[in-house]
Amino acid sequence: TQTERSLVLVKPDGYRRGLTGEVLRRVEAKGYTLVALAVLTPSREQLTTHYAEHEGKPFYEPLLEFMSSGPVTAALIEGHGCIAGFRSLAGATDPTAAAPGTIRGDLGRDWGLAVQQNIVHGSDSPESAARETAIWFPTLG
Ligand code: DAT
Ligand code: MG
Repeated sequence: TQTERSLVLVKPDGYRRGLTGEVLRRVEAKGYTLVALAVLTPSREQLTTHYAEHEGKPFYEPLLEFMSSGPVTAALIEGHGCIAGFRSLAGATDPTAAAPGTIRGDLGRDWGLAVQQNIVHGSDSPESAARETAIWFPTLG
């Protein structure tokens, strides 16, 4: 298989809870390489581009509001199969359903809010990874 890159975000809930190190620890323990790291509060423009596929869904506005509520850690990671591999580390979107052993399963829960605050984002395809890299690391995209 070819080496590939995935765009990972530690979302504002994960950042606020001090889980950036724990997420990056799991990425490195898995054997993936950190290519780039940044801490930033996302702009509305970054978020509307990043989440374009979800526009119009009931959780879309709450999602944008949550994602702009504070800093995130953006990480570009690299390794064979790291796109599917990171999503496997992250676990299911719903932290209640996410399996123990995964980031969302071990560290996430339902907070009774309109949007899943599920600690991390990971690209879902090589196309998404390229598109998202340009959003979060414009000099590398
Ligand atoms: P993932 O982050 O697992 O790729 P996604 O791309 O389908 O999931 O959705 C993006 C984010 O939107 C997700 O991390 C949390 C939120 N979300 C998705 N589906 C939701 C739902 N049914 N209710 C509330 N929030 C949701
Ligand atoms: Mg997604």
